[in-house]
This record gives sequence, C-alpha cells and structure tokens, in this order.
Amino acid sequence: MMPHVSRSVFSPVPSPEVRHTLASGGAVVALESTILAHGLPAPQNRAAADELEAAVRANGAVPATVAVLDGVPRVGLSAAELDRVCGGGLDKLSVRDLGVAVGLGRDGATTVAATAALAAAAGVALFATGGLGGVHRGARESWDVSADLAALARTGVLVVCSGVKSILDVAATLEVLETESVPVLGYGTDAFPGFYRRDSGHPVPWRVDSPEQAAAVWRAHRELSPGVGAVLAQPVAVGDELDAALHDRLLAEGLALLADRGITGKDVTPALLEHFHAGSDGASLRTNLALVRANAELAARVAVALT
Ligand code: PSU
Ligand code: MN
Repeated sequence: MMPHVSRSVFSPVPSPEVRHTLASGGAVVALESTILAHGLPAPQNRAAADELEAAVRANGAVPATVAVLDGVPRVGLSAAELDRVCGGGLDKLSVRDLGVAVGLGRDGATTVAATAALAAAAGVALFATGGLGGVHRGARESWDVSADLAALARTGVLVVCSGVKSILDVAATLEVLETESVPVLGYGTDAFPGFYRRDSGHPVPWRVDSPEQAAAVWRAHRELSPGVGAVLAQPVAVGDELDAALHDRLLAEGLALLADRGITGKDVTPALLEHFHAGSDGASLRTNLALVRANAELAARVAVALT
C-alpha cells in the first residue's frame, strides 16, 4: 500500500510490478482466484497458481492474480499472498460481495465477475480463466444465472476462457450474452467450447485465428462499445479433452447430487467441480489445468499484441 497516495477504500491496489508495467504501457493479464480457492483442490491449486503466472510470463506479459486480502482488493499477488489464497477458508466473492468483504476486512477469492470489476478498475483489460459462469439448468425455476454474465455486460474486459461447462444451460447462456451485447469469439474454432469437451454442441457467432486478430477485434470493440466486455473462447487441446462417456456420467451424477443435497446459490459450482475431480480419478483435474494454462498463454499473447 502507498500511504502517500490518497485512494478510496474501494480502488484496487496493484502490486508494484503491475503498477510499473501499466505505467509504461506493458502487457498485463489478470488471473481469477476463485478457480484457485474453490475450483481446484489443494495442494494442486498452489502449483496451478505458479504455473498460470509462469505461463503468462513465458508469453511476454505480467500476471496479476486478483483477490481481496484483509479487506483490500489486490491486483497482483506475492508468493505469500498466493499461499493465503490457496490455503483454504476464503469466501467466494462475486461483485455484490466486494463491498461486504472490504467493509468487514475479510479475505476472499474473486469470481470472473468480481475479477473483471477489479481488474478493469486497475486498468487491466484482459484476463484468463477456465470457465465462465452462466445460466444454470433449471434456471426457469431456480433463477440461478451467474452474475458473471451481467458483469461482462458492464465491464470493459476481454475474458479468455474455454467456454462454459456442460453443467450449465449452454444455449441459454449464449442467448443472454447476445442479449447483453457481449461478443463471443471462438479461437481457432467454429464451435463454442464446452470446457472439458472441445465442442458444446453450439456454434460461436464469430471466429478468430490469431492473437493479432483477437487484439484487433478487442481494440475495435472497446472503441465502439466502451465499458462492455467480450469473450474469447479457446477449446481445450485435443489430447487434453475429457473422455465423452466419463464426462456424461459425471455430469448426470453431479446434477443428481445437487438435487439430493439441496445445494443452491454460490455453492452449486464448487460442489459440481469437486464431484468431477473426485469422480474422475484426476482426469478432470488434468483437463482443467491444461485448459487454464492454455488460456493464460493465449491471454498473454493477445495482451502483447495490444501493446
Ligand atoms: N467455471 C469453472 N470453474 C470455476 C468457475 C466457473 O469451470 O472455478 C467459478 C468462476 O469463478 C466463476 C464462478 O466466476 O465459478 C461462477 O460461480 P456462480 O455460478 O456461483 O456465479
Ligand atoms: Mn449462481
């Protein structure tokens, strides 16, 4: 923290490296922390945190993992701070929880929605994650629609992800993104990726085939629709895809488990992820890690193309 600079309690604090890189016009990629704290099991989550940051650096950009620690929103974490994020006990913070966490001095990991809000406020317009939240199956009754979608509609960040999980209603999620005027680009694909699987069964409206094309689209979109996000969706590599039959079994079991245990709200996504990891003997974890790493690499290449 810089005591000589006055700032509102709500403005995120960039790490010194992130601050210097932004000031000199360098490439910065934000990374989400809910995936570390609530999406991946320990101890693989701590190794993943380092791997993702290394993947960003290897492609010429500076990583900035986002989280709230002691009530301070941070963009760019030290190794000790990453230890805390991966050490358990953090709250899961969406955008509506940020004020609460700051006001109560809490530690929390940020979802796609909250990461986007804090990254954009710090001047970082690009971030990488695994999967986007979306419209849940049965949302007609449960009203469970991730705040990620509304956040993208009003936050000027490009999110590099592998689409959304088939645990969601993929068609409805794509419809909401269309309604909210958030462009969706397939990276080297005409199919919207389904996270563990390369093809969700739904087409993408647009396709780009290089970081330079993605950067050109993002630059133009920002000018024409300032303050509106965009999605760059990259499928997991062919060799890292989860077996289709295993995937379908885990999905059916996971959905039944939610109903059995009456799991709702922000616990739905972590409970399903845990079921996939526990039920696939590590296969879903390998897929998950491979696709997030690839997204961190691609985000860095787009960030460099933007400088
Ligand atoms: N999808 C994944 N892995 C994740 C998440 C989504 O494949 O870890 C996390 C992200 O942080 C996302 C959040 O923003 O779940 C969405 O949660 P909810 O559905 O409660 O909005
Ligand atoms: Mn939800």
